[in-house]
Amino acid sequence: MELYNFLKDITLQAGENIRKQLNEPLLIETKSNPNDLVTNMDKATEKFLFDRIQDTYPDHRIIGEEGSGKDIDNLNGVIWIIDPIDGTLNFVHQQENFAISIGIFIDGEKYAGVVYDVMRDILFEARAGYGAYKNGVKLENITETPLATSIISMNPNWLTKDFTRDIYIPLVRDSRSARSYGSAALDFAYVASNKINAYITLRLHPWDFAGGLIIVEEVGGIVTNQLGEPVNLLTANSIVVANKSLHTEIMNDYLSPFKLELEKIHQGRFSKR
Ligand code: 2AM
Ligand code: CA
Ligand code: CA
Ligand code: CA
Repeated sequence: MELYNFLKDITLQAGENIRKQLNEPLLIETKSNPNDLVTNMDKATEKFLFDRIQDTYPDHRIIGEEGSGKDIDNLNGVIWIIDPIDGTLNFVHQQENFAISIGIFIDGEKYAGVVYDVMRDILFEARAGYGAYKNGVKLENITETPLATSIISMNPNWLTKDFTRDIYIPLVRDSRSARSYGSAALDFAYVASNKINAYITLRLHPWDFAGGLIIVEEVGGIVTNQLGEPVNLLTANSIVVANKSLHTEIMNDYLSPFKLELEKIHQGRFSKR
């Protein structure tokens, strides 16, 4: 419980730091490609969280998007999995629609997760086994929905690529409508709070979903990769997160028919973070 309150405290403090510095000049660099950005704020937020955790819990280990724990290759002990700013493109272009995402796992078991919508000051939080909350209000179990009346979230880029177009177009076509928010952590939080019914993506890193996974599973959400397997916290993964019946419908009727194609896409692709 002390650890849980500490998690929430430092998340809110990190968010406040970001809000206070929003009008300071940003230093923007590119990573793997010209659209893959990182700012001084991503790095400073990860450092702030890292330093606070190390000061208070020196034996805890930390994996973060911006370089922390690169060499960690097992889940022994207490592990924090941190995305200091999820939705960096939104942060840079919109100054909103980004989140701080943190999941804590103990010997590989879920302990607690937060997804903090910094600009709206909305904290999604969950301690495994104790339910999920949005700004202190307990979230109901999510409703079961057929695809035909579901809003699904997906990055439209997957519909433009030759190797994935045929897999995902039927999903979008048969849904009620599709959305794209640009923050995987918020997508998980939106499934958990019943704003959308599923989120499907082909490539996430553990820090994108570690917090959201714990939150959404507390309200009955199902999270697997697109082959229907459990996700791996130490590697990149494909993702399907949805209410239980919709998850079954998406797997059985839309993804399993492309099992061979999806297996080919998965081969080798997700062996690293
Ligand atoms: P980020 O902003 O922390 O990088 C946007 O569609 C979502 O995908 C965000 O959660 C974003 O996280 C993540 N993302 C951005 N670039 C990515 C990449 N090259 N590989 C995987 N996920 C990425
Ligand atoms: Ca990034
Ligand atoms: Ca991210
Ligand atoms: Ca990030």
